[in-house]
Amino acid sequence: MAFTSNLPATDRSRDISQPVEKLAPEEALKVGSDYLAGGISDDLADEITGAVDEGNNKLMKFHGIYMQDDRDIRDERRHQKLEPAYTYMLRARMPGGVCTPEQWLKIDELGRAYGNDQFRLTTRQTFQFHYLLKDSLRLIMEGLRDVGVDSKAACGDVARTVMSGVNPGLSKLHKQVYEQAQKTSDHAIHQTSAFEEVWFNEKPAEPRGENEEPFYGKQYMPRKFKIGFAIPPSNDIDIYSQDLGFIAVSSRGKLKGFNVCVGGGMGRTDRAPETYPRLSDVIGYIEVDQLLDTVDAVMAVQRDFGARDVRAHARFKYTVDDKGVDWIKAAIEDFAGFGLQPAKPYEFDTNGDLLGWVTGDDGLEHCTLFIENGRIINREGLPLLDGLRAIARTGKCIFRMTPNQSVVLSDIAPADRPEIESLLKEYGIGQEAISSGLRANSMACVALPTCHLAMAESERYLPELVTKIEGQLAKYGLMEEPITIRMTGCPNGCARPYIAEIALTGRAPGKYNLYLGAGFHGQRLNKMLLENVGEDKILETLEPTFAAFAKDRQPGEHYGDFVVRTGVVPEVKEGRFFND
Ligand code: SRM
Ligand code: SF4
Repeated sequence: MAFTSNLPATDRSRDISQPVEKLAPEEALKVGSDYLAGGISDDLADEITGAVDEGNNKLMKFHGIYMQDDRDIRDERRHQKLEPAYTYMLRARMPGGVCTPEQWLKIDELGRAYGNDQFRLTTRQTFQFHYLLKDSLRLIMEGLRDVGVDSKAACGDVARTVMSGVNPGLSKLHKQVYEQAQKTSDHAIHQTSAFEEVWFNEKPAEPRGENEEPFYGKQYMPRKFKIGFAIPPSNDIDIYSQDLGFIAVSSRGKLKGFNVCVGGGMGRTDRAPETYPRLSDVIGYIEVDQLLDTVDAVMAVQRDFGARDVRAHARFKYTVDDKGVDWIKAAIEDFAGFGLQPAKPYEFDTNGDLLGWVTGDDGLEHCTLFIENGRIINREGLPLLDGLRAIARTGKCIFRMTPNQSVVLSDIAPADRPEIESLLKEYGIGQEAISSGLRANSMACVALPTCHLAMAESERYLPELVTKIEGQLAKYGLMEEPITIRMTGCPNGCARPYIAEIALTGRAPGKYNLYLGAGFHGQRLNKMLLENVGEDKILETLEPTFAAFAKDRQPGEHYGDFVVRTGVVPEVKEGRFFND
């Protein structure tokens, strides 16, 4: 299909030509923000309120910060006629989830000082602080800067933290791919000097002008844009959920290029069938040296053709469906100035983490720990915060945050392994925490009490529900069986629920939609079975599926495939979600 663009492919500084009044209000906000500075500094200086105004709150997302309020005490505060208990979430940018022990110690220190003695690992391989007060934000930014970490591009309408297959022990390609992910992150990040001005009071030498954002212009992307790199056979980063995904292709241990996937995304809204999760399409293959041009080209297509009038339609997945995959591919090739080659064969076998120790080809040791739902905190019997700090203090491993909210202690010299093992034992961290294959493959988003979009519990409830489901699995001899289960407090999909074999998305307190039947390695979306149901109904529905699975499964068959094959989930087509 011919690509017809009214834009010169080389003009990357152009602003979108439509008048901003016709666009979503966020577009005018971005244009009028002086490249994201807005009035954030004034709001930070205002001591009368713990809040910032709505526009500045939206702009602060581009700086990695969200204003929140503690929902557990929202009603009580309202009754007392007090303003909500405003706090802030700050998310850092950590391409590929790689964190040195020095950085870990700083994160630990800041979490103890300002973040309620905790921090949270996320589904995109980075960490967040919650419960921050407005007057601590600059201190945190400074603390992070001391160890070379920032929160640019962790949120907002830009290319977000770039993900990369996590475990160096699993593939010779890991280091090579990670380097490309890091390069991509540095390349795609926005440039504005507003970040340094707002947080470090560093005035730019020149007033911000037309060249401040050579790629993004004043309007940045229409919406968030997510990029990830997968290293087969592990699909730990859930490649098909990324706006732009790269699947590593190699020959004799050397990275040759990438299959390119476009148009993935999870978010949907209940009762809005025009919103839906979508798995990306593999559109071709590129050589390694074509990577950054391809990133530019794909992002330029979305920048210039993504919807800017209706925000709920602004993700790349909708542009891909509106224009058609062939048109999108031709547009990418036109911007890039080269054609994509046919995709190369590849195979995935899981989207989970391989827990426990592995030895890499280079003889280094790597240990993946299961961190239930990513919360790093001291709990009775499991002092995770203290234990991981003790390990970081040895300086003898790198911390790598996994796409499943866990952590790999990596690059450990064989002689240092006993010391790390003994610390894990001393603090009770490790495999003992994992009671079943279901728990090992479970993931829940943050939800209550900090997420203002949550309609139901998630992180605080999934562990308890898993224990109840384990009661059923034990009955049918399925405790060891790896089954993916993911829960979110709303349909936005932050734990990528629509590619879990069992998924629950929150509708109201104690009420969830139940989905079954996704592919074990994230290759097929699941299907909604029940809407707005409580725990009893969920357990009652699941039990017979486990009984049948134990009895009638084929050799090696995964639970998700079984429920589709046997008709528990009728009409699930390969790679498509068509519930609504
Ligand atoms: Fe998310 C919004 C938490 C990964 C789709 N997400 C939010 C906000 C910021 C709520 C808000 O807008 O006020 C949540 C903050 C809660 C809190 O208190 O911390 C939030 N999202 C998270 C995290 C922390 C979940 C977790 O438990 O780990 C993840 C942080 C990742 C990171 O480090 O960057 C997180 N969010 C995701 C993912 C998974 C992924 O990217 O691999 C998705 C689905 C993929 C996708 O984008 O399609 C995701 N989050 C959303 C959406 C729906 C977007 C859409 O296209 O409709 C929203 C709502 C929005 O943007 O308007 C959202
Ligand atoms: Fe919040 Fe919904 Fe994301 Fe969970 S899925 S963190 S409830 S936005």
